[in-house]
Amino acid sequence: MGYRILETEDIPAYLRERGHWTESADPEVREVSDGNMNRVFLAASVTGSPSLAVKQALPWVRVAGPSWPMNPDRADAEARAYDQVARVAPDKIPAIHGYDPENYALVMEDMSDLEVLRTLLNDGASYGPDTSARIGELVAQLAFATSDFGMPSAERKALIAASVSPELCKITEDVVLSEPYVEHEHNHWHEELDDLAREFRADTRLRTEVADLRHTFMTSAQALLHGDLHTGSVMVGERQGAPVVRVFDPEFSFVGPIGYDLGLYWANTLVSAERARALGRLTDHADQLRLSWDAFEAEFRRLWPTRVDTFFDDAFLDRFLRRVWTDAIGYAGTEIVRRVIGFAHLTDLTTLPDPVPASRRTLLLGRELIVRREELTDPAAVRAAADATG
Ligand code: SR1
Ligand code: MG
Repeated sequence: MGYRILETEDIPAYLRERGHWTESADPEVREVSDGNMNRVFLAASVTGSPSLAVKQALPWVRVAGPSWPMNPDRADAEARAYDQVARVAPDKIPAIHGYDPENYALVMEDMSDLEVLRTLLNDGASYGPDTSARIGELVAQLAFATSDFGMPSAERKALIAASVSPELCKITEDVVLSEPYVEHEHNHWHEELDDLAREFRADTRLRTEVADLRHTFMTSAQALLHGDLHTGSVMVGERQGAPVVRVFDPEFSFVGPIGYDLGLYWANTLVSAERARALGRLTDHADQLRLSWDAFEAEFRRLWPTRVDTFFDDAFLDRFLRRVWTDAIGYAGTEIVRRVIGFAHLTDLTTLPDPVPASRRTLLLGRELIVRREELTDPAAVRAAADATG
């Protein structure tokens, strides 16, 4: 790959070249890479002007190294997604200062005054009243604007074509939507979960339901998605006394089923609830699915009268939202399962003193959500399923 892989010491000159740094003193730079895929640097001013974050896509999966090559043009997908979200929900993403497509690098607002939601929750915090509602609203705003309800048909076809992201979609089709249900070298799990991992691989009903969700993921071009909306892709905090929620890392973005974004978020809230339950500090965790769904539905319905194609009538809206709900429940199940027996596990569970009981409960809930998604028709039913699991 003929591009420049940035190291910590390159960042001051890089920011100057790109016109992002004009102070005479160089910034202090540190690498804060945390996710599975990319590198992130923070450049802090010694004189107090705003700091910047530089995120660069490597030509491989960061945590795996060169043995797992990955096209860095995923950064293009991320830049495109930020562009779309900025049109409808600029207050819910970081400010983007520029994208350098030659080096697959984004320069954006430094959000280190905020905290990653997963980190806060793992440390014992509650969600608070706003976070999940803002997430539900964001999903509705992005989904509506980039669906056939928010965009004329021809413009939508162009968006779908521009947003095709085969390699990143393939990661999801593999690590989320198939590998955990077959033997695969990526899979791993706690040895005391051997029986469940084996059971899941042998469960033909489960396999067919996951195949159904996988096919929907591959074919249902409903709207532009974030594509990886877990609690590690959300930062929260307070600025000027007001709560702030920022969603970041939309590199898995593509035009797909809206329920995938909701389902990913829900799965992560449900896992956070299992962690809190295991530690005896369950507070508002189990409410988050309802809060985000209610906000999603309310915002989608609020936008509905502005739809560009009124052949889609109100009765269709009810049917459409019902399908989004059911898909989301199924995808929540697949996200849970892959986070326990697939490639990328969650610190919510792995850092528990004894991860086994909560992991078992979580896995069983994941299966329930997948196979019973048509029966679980509202948040109360999901909550009852979560309480009954184990
Ligand atoms: C190889 S990537 C594994 C996971 O990391 C990303 O954050 C996505 O969740 C992906 O599925
Ligand atoms: Mg990420």
